[in-house]
Amino acid sequence: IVLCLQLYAQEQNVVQKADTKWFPEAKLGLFLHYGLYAIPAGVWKGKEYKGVGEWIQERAKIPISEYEQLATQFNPQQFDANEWVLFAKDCGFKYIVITTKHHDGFAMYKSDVSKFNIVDATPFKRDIIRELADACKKHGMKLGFYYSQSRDWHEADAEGNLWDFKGYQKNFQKYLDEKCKPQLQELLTRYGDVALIWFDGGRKMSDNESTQLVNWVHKFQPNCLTSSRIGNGRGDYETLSDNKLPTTTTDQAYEALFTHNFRSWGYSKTETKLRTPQELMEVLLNTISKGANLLLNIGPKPEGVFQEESIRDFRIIGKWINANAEAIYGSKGSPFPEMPWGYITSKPGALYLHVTKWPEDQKLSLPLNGRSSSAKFLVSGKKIKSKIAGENLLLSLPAKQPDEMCTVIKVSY
Ligand code: H79
Repeated sequence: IVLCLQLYAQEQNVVQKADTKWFPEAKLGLFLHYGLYAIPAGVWKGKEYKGVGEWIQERAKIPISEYEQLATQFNPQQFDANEWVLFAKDCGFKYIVITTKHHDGFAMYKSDVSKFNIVDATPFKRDIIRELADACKKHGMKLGFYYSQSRDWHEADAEGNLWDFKGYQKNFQKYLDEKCKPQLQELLTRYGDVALIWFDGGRKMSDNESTQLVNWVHKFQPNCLTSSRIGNGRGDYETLSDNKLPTTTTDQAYEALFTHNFRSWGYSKTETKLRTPQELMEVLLNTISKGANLLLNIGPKPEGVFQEESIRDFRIIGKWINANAEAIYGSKGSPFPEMPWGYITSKPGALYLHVTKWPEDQKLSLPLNGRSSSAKFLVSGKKIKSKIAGENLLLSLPAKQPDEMCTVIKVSY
């Protein structure tokens, strides 16, 4: 019966959906953009290409033969999968999404489909995805794979690269059949459970192409989520535009993505300005107060380590996240419009007030319809004086904010 239903679904162009339950509860994912582009890091032949470092091949119109030479220099001797995963875990991330193949077409794992991969083309010869998958399994971390499904500057038939293949008549389905689908199959059959496939933008795909790929993923792993950038309203969860906050609140699986340095996803020497821990906090709280997840990005360095500043700043917010975990994981968004003093998350019978701007008058009011309730500081458990004033619950706060980054008040009703 199951087989018949599956065949029927494929016939009808119906997309088989995955079970998304874990995803909206996870709240925080670590995005890792790692690839050959970490070596030039935004600088090619002495010229700076500011912004997206992982786009250097396209922006400098580097011929494939020249770009391939980067592989001979790729040797991240300091890479340690356990260290990466434990860092993510310490900082409160519940899933990791890593680039298995970005737009440059280079596979960060051992692929039998294309020799342009980390094992066959670099002196490093190790399968980073294998090592990460093993470490994630060991430490109870979910692992998802970014895979650029349409842009692949290494292939004539894929989207992009009009400098090597000028005037060439592309056969996109040939690329799908000969590289994209076989590589997805490798990723979905050789590395254990895959939490999600993070499809990215590029070619405007046909409905048939999107459906084909989503069903292809679910054929190997029915519970592997797919991101909405596959197009045509397909995909198991909605991922927003790069570096954009959610504008609406939803209970649906929904994800915002931000990079630490504002503009580049891959490691970049030109993008030195970083979001401060306070700014990262605002992005996180704003996102989860809308019910969405935050996928926060680091571009590891060519040697196989994260930038020191990212380690420092992520540890700062991670410490806060761990102390306030109850207000984050498994929470839903705010039932109210935006508040001047900060953000709200909710659980059944409780509201969590994330106060980032301590009210000068030490008063905080909440439109609770006169419902009786009690308030306390989440971390210390200390009670907060409150009274009902008409429709509102009125809290009297102490003069000094207990946690200057953000203080969480739990209101139970
Ligand atoms: O992987 C990261 C980006 O490389 C990828 N998505 C995130 C997660 C991405 N793919 N496409 N885009 C982002 C948007 C494309 C922007 C472009 Fe441009 C504007 C392409 C050409 C003009 C930026 C500016 C890149 C080159 C110039």
